[in-house]
Amino acid sequence: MKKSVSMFPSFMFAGVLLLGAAPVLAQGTVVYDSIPSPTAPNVPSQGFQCCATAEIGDEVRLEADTPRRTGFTTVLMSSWSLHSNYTDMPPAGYTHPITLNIYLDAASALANTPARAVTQNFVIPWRPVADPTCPGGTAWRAADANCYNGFAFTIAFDLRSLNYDLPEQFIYGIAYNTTTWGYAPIGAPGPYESLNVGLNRTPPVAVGTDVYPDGVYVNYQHAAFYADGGAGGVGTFRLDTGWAPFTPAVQFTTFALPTTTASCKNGAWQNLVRSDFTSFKNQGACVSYVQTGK
Ligand SMILES: [Ca+2]
Repeated sequence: MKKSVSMFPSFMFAGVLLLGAAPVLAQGTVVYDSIPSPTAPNVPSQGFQCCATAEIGDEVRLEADTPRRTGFTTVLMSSWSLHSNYTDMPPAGYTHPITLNIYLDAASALANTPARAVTQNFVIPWRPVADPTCPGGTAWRAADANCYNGFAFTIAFDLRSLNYDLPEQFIYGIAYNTTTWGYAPIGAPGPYESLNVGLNRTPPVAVGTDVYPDGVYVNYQHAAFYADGGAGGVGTFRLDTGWAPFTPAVQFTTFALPTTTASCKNGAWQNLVRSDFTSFKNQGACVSYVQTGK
Protein backbone atom coordinates (compact mmCIF):
# COMPACT_ATOMS: atom_id res chain seq x y z
CA MET A 1 0.00 0.00 0.00
CA LYS A 2 1.07 3.54 -0.66
CA LYS A 3 1.79 6.07 1.99
CA SER A 4 3.08 9.59 1.84
CA VAL A 5 5.87 11.00 3.92
CA SER A 6 6.93 14.51 4.77
CA MET A 7 10.64 15.01 4.31
CA PHE A 8 10.75 18.24 6.29
CA PRO A 9 9.66 19.16 9.81
CA SER A 10 6.29 20.84 9.98
CA PHE A 11 7.78 24.07 11.31
CA MET A 12 9.61 24.46 8.00
CA PHE A 13 6.34 24.29 6.13
CA ALA A 14 4.87 26.83 8.53
CA GLY A 15 7.78 29.17 7.91
CA VAL A 16 7.41 28.83 4.17
CA LEU A 17 3.71 29.58 4.34
CA LEU A 18 4.27 32.65 6.51
CA LEU A 19 6.86 34.08 4.15
CA GLY A 20 4.61 33.35 1.18
CA ALA A 21 7.48 33.58 -1.30
CA ALA A 22 9.36 30.29 -1.25
CA PRO A 23 7.70 27.38 -3.06
CA VAL A 24 6.28 24.52 -1.04
CA LEU A 25 8.19 21.34 -1.79
CA ALA A 26 6.04 18.33 -2.37
CA GLN A 27 5.81 15.24 -0.28
CA GLY A 28 6.92 12.04 -1.89
CA THR A 29 5.37 8.62 -2.23
CA VAL A 30 7.01 5.76 -0.35
CA VAL A 31 7.66 3.03 -2.94
CA TYR A 32 9.93 0.73 -0.91
CA ASP A 33 10.35 0.66 2.85
CA SER A 34 12.29 -1.80 5.01
CA ILE A 35 12.99 0.61 7.89
CA PRO A 36 11.41 -0.83 11.05
CA SER A 37 8.59 1.24 12.48
CA PRO A 38 8.92 2.19 15.21
CA THR A 39 12.73 2.14 15.09
CA ALA A 40 14.43 1.01 18.30
CA PRO A 41 17.20 3.18 19.84
CA ASN A 42 19.64 0.79 18.16
CA VAL A 43 19.19 -1.99 15.62
CA PRO A 44 21.22 -4.97 14.35
CA SER A 45 23.73 -3.71 11.82
CA GLN A 46 26.41 -4.64 9.31
CA GLY A 47 29.82 -3.30 10.27
CA PHE A 48 32.18 -2.31 7.45
CA GLN A 49 35.59 -2.04 9.17
CA CYS A 50 34.98 -5.08 11.39
CA CYS A 51 33.85 -7.24 8.56
CA ALA A 52 35.91 -6.34 5.46
CA THR A 53 32.84 -4.83 3.84
CA ALA A 54 32.84 -2.28 1.00
CA GLU A 55 29.16 -2.19 0.06
CA ILE A 56 25.85 -3.68 1.14
CA GLY A 57 22.40 -3.48 -0.41
CA ASP A 58 19.59 -5.52 -1.81
CA GLU A 59 17.49 -6.24 -4.86
CA VAL A 60 14.09 -4.62 -4.49
CA ARG A 61 10.88 -4.32 -6.47
CA LEU A 62 8.94 -1.10 -6.01
CA GLU A 63 5.29 -1.03 -5.02
CA ALA A 64 3.14 -1.42 -8.13
CA ASP A 65 1.43 1.60 -9.69
CA THR A 66 3.57 4.18 -7.91
CA PRO A 67 5.60 7.13 -9.27
CA ARG A 68 9.14 6.48 -10.44
CA ARG A 69 10.94 9.85 -10.48
CA THR A 70 13.69 9.70 -7.84
CA GLY A 71 13.05 11.60 -4.64
CA PHE A 72 14.87 10.62 -1.47
CA THR A 73 16.54 7.47 -0.20
CA THR A 74 16.70 7.17 3.57
CA VAL A 75 19.12 4.66 5.11
CA LEU A 76 19.08 3.51 8.73
CA MET A 77 22.59 3.53 10.17
CA SER A 78 24.15 2.62 13.52
CA SER A 79 26.95 4.65 15.10
CA TRP A 80 29.14 3.06 17.78
CA SER A 81 31.73 5.86 18.11
CA LEU A 82 32.14 7.89 21.28
CA HIS A 83 32.98 11.59 21.07
CA SER A 84 35.33 11.10 24.04
CA ASN A 85 37.63 9.13 21.73
CA TYR A 86 37.69 11.95 19.15
CA THR A 87 37.60 15.14 21.19
CA ASP A 88 39.13 17.19 18.35
CA MET A 89 35.98 16.56 16.31
CA PRO A 90 32.70 18.52 16.67
CA PRO A 91 30.27 17.51 19.43
CA ALA A 92 27.48 17.13 16.88
CA GLY A 93 29.38 14.40 15.06
CA TYR A 94 31.91 13.79 12.31
CA THR A 95 31.40 14.13 8.58
CA HIS A 96 31.70 11.10 6.34
CA PRO A 97 31.00 10.62 2.61
CA ILE A 98 28.59 7.78 1.83
CA THR A 99 27.56 6.59 -1.63
CA LEU A 100 24.25 5.22 -2.87
CA ASN A 101 24.53 3.13 -6.04
CA ILE A 102 21.61 2.07 -8.25
CA TYR A 103 22.37 -0.98 -10.40
CA LEU A 104 20.08 -2.28 -13.15
CA ASP A 105 20.97 -5.95 -12.69
CA ALA A 106 23.33 -8.49 -11.09
CA ALA A 107 25.88 -8.15 -13.90
CA SER A 108 26.27 -4.41 -13.43
CA ALA A 109 26.46 -4.89 -9.66
CA LEU A 110 29.25 -7.42 -10.17
CA ALA A 111 31.06 -5.02 -12.51
CA ASN A 112 30.45 -2.12 -10.09
CA THR A 113 28.92 -0.07 -12.92
CA PRO A 114 25.86 1.61 -11.41
CA ALA A 115 23.25 3.30 -13.60
CA ARG A 116 23.30 6.15 -11.08
CA ALA A 117 25.54 6.92 -8.10
CA VAL A 118 25.20 9.69 -5.54
CA THR A 119 27.78 10.51 -2.87
CA GLN A 120 26.84 12.88 -0.06
CA ASN A 121 28.65 14.04 3.06
CA PHE A 122 26.67 13.18 6.16
CA VAL A 123 27.14 14.25 9.78
CA ILE A 124 27.42 11.01 11.73
CA PRO A 125 26.24 11.43 15.34
CA TRP A 126 28.24 10.03 18.24
CA ARG A 127 26.61 7.32 20.30
CA PRO A 128 25.58 8.53 23.78
CA VAL A 129 28.02 8.15 26.68
CA ALA A 130 28.10 4.96 28.72
CA ASP A 131 25.75 4.52 31.65
CA PRO A 132 27.59 2.79 34.52
CA THR A 133 24.36 1.06 35.53
CA CYS A 134 24.25 -0.83 32.23
CA PRO A 135 25.70 -4.38 32.39
CA GLY A 136 29.41 -4.21 31.64
CA GLY A 137 29.38 -0.45 32.02
CA THR A 138 30.01 0.33 28.35
CA ALA A 139 26.49 0.65 26.93
CA TRP A 140 24.24 3.70 27.05
CA ARG A 141 20.74 3.65 28.47
CA ALA A 142 17.97 4.79 26.13
CA ALA A 143 14.56 6.27 26.93
CA ASP A 144 13.06 2.77 26.69
CA ALA A 145 15.25 1.88 29.75
CA ASN A 146 17.26 -0.67 27.74
CA CYS A 147 21.03 -0.53 27.23
CA TYR A 148 22.60 -0.28 23.76
CA ASN A 149 26.12 -0.11 22.40
CA GLY A 150 25.14 1.58 19.13
CA PHE A 151 22.91 4.50 18.21
CA ALA A 152 20.42 4.20 15.33
CA PHE A 153 19.94 7.24 13.09
CA THR A 154 19.01 7.90 9.48
CA ILE A 155 20.74 9.59 6.57
CA ALA A 156 18.77 10.84 3.55
CA PHE A 157 20.14 10.96 0.02
CA ASP A 158 18.51 13.67 -2.10
CA LEU A 159 18.15 12.16 -5.58
CA ARG A 160 15.79 14.78 -7.04
CA SER A 161 18.41 16.46 -9.19
CA LEU A 162 19.08 13.16 -10.98
CA ASN A 163 15.76 13.57 -12.83
CA TYR A 164 15.87 9.80 -13.14
CA ASP A 165 13.03 7.32 -13.27
CA LEU A 166 13.76 4.25 -11.20
CA PRO A 167 13.16 0.86 -12.82
CA GLU A 168 10.43 -1.33 -11.35
CA GLN A 169 13.14 -3.62 -9.97
CA PHE A 170 16.78 -2.80 -9.24
CA ILE A 171 19.71 -3.41 -6.91
CA TYR A 172 20.83 -0.65 -4.58
CA GLY A 173 24.11 -0.49 -2.68
CA ILE A 174 25.39 1.59 0.24
CA ALA A 175 29.16 2.09 0.08
CA TYR A 176 31.73 3.96 2.15
CA ASN A 177 35.37 3.71 3.08
CA THR A 178 36.91 2.82 6.42
CA THR A 179 40.48 2.51 7.63
CA THR A 180 41.38 -0.59 5.66
CA TRP A 181 38.20 -1.45 3.70
CA GLY A 182 35.98 0.07 1.05
CA TYR A 183 36.69 0.84 -2.62
CA ALA A 184 39.30 3.45 -1.52
CA PRO A 185 40.47 2.67 2.03
CA ILE A 186 41.28 5.79 4.06
CA GLY A 187 44.50 4.37 5.51
CA ALA A 188 44.15 6.13 8.86
CA PRO A 189 42.04 5.24 11.88
CA GLY A 190 38.90 7.24 12.61
CA PRO A 191 35.37 7.03 13.97
CA TYR A 192 34.16 5.53 10.66
CA GLU A 193 35.60 2.27 12.00
CA SER A 194 32.44 2.13 14.13
CA LEU A 195 29.87 3.08 11.48
CA ASN A 196 27.42 0.35 10.43
CA VAL A 197 24.44 -0.02 8.10
CA GLY A 198 21.23 -0.78 10.02
CA LEU A 199 19.22 -3.96 9.44
CA ASN A 200 15.56 -4.81 9.82
CA ARG A 201 14.86 -8.27 11.25
CA THR A 202 11.07 -8.32 10.97
CA PRO A 203 10.17 -9.31 7.41
CA PRO A 204 8.30 -8.86 5.17
CA VAL A 205 9.20 -5.28 4.24
CA ALA A 206 6.42 -2.75 4.78
CA VAL A 207 6.24 -1.33 1.24
CA GLY A 208 7.49 -2.92 -1.98
CA THR A 209 9.18 -6.33 -2.23
CA ASP A 210 12.48 -7.74 -1.02
CA VAL A 211 13.29 -9.90 -4.07
CA TYR A 212 15.54 -12.29 -2.12
CA PRO A 213 14.24 -12.55 1.47
CA ASP A 214 17.19 -14.79 2.41
CA GLY A 215 19.81 -12.77 0.52
CA VAL A 216 21.50 -9.40 0.36
CA TYR A 217 24.00 -7.93 -2.07
CA VAL A 218 27.34 -7.45 -0.37
CA ASN A 219 30.98 -6.84 -1.22
CA TYR A 220 33.20 -8.68 1.26
CA GLN A 221 36.92 -8.68 0.84
CA HIS A 222 37.27 -11.88 2.87
CA ALA A 223 36.10 -15.08 1.17
CA ALA A 224 35.01 -16.69 4.43
CA PHE A 225 32.35 -14.04 5.06
CA TYR A 226 30.31 -15.17 2.05
CA ALA A 227 27.92 -18.08 2.63
CA ASP A 228 29.53 -19.90 -0.30
CA GLY A 229 33.02 -19.33 1.08
CA GLY A 230 33.87 -17.07 -1.83
CA ALA A 231 33.09 -19.58 -4.59
CA GLY A 232 31.01 -16.94 -6.38
CA GLY A 233 33.73 -14.31 -6.16
CA VAL A 234 35.43 -12.21 -3.49
CA GLY A 235 35.59 -8.43 -3.37
CA THR A 236 32.66 -8.02 -5.75
CA PHE A 237 29.15 -6.73 -5.10
CA ARG A 238 27.01 -9.85 -5.45
CA LEU A 239 24.22 -11.87 -3.90
CA ASP A 240 25.00 -13.57 -0.60
CA THR A 241 22.61 -15.98 1.14
CA GLY A 242 21.74 -17.02 4.67
CA TRP A 243 20.62 -13.55 5.74
CA ALA A 244 17.02 -14.26 6.77
CA PRO A 245 15.43 -12.62 8.65
CA PHE A 246 17.75 -9.62 8.17
CA THR A 247 17.46 -7.07 5.39
CA PRO A 248 19.15 -3.65 5.06
CA ALA A 249 16.84 -0.90 6.36
CA VAL A 250 16.16 1.67 3.64
CA GLN A 251 13.27 3.68 2.28
CA PHE A 252 12.83 5.02 -1.27
CA THR A 253 10.44 7.88 -2.03
CA THR A 254 9.54 9.04 -5.51
CA PHE A 255 7.55 11.73 -7.27
CA ALA A 256 5.48 11.97 -10.43
CA LEU A 257 5.08 14.80 -12.93
CA PRO A 258 1.72 15.40 -14.63
CA THR A 259 1.77 14.36 -18.28
CA THR A 260 -1.80 15.13 -19.31
CA THR A 261 -4.47 17.48 -17.95
CA ALA A 262 -6.48 14.36 -17.08
CA SER A 263 -3.65 13.16 -14.85
CA CYS A 264 -4.32 16.19 -12.60
CA LYS A 265 -7.94 15.26 -11.91
CA ASN A 266 -9.78 13.50 -9.09
CA GLY A 267 -7.33 14.80 -6.50
CA ALA A 268 -4.32 13.29 -8.29
CA TRP A 269 -2.68 16.74 -8.51
CA GLN A 270 -1.84 16.42 -4.82
CA ASN A 271 0.67 13.65 -5.59
CA LEU A 272 2.27 15.36 -8.59
CA VAL A 273 5.04 17.95 -8.80
CA ARG A 274 6.64 20.34 -11.26
CA SER A 275 10.06 19.35 -12.59
CA ASP A 276 11.59 21.54 -9.86
CA PHE A 277 9.68 19.46 -7.27
CA THR A 278 7.40 22.29 -6.19
CA SER A 279 3.83 21.19 -5.53
CA PHE A 280 0.57 22.50 -6.97
CA LYS A 281 -1.87 24.73 -5.10
CA ASN A 282 -4.88 23.11 -6.73
CA GLN A 283 -6.04 21.12 -9.77
CA GLY A 284 -6.11 24.27 -11.91
CA ALA A 285 -2.44 24.95 -11.27
CA CYS A 286 -1.61 21.39 -12.30
CA VAL A 287 -3.65 21.66 -15.52
CA SER A 288 -2.03 25.00 -16.30
CA TYR A 289 1.44 23.46 -15.82
CA VAL A 290 0.64 20.72 -18.34
CA GLN A 291 -0.65 23.28 -20.84
CA THR A 292 1.95 26.04 -20.41
CA GLY A 293 4.88 24.51 -18.51
CA LYS A 294 4.39 27.06 -15.74
CA1 LIG B 1 16.97 -9.33 0.63
